[in-house]
Amino acid sequence: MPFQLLRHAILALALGATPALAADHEVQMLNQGADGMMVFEPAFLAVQPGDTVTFVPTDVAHNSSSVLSPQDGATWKGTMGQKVSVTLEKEGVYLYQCDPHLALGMVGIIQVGKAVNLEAAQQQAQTISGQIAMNKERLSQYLDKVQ
Ligand SMILES: [Cu+2]
Repeated sequence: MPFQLLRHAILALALGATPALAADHEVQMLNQGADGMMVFEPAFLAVQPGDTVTFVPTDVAHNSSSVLSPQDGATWKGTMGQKVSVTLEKEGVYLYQCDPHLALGMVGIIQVGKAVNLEAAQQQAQTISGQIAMNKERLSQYLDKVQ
């Protein structure tokens, strides 16, 4: 390989993920999942900056709506029963909920790269857990998976 090309290749590697390498992830919105009723699956997801997450309404009457994002991170508010995709460029912890089923503990967490805003996420989780009547333990279980 000519030196110039090699240099480009090394530079491309050093710059990290290019759009071609970004991954797509899917989270299902379910009436019944492995963790019980009214649940995201997987409800905890660790991804890399630049990855895209698509929320799929496997059952109707769910949405995905962001609750907390890191500073300058993406926010989203999916329409009921519709697929919604979000590309997450900023590192940190993202909390989201299903608007009609928050009280049933239908919440989820995405960790993008490093958990730079973990403390803020823990505080926000405490705040919204006051609105959760059932499956309250899910939120803290998901938060425990953040590394
Ligand atoms: Cu729901």
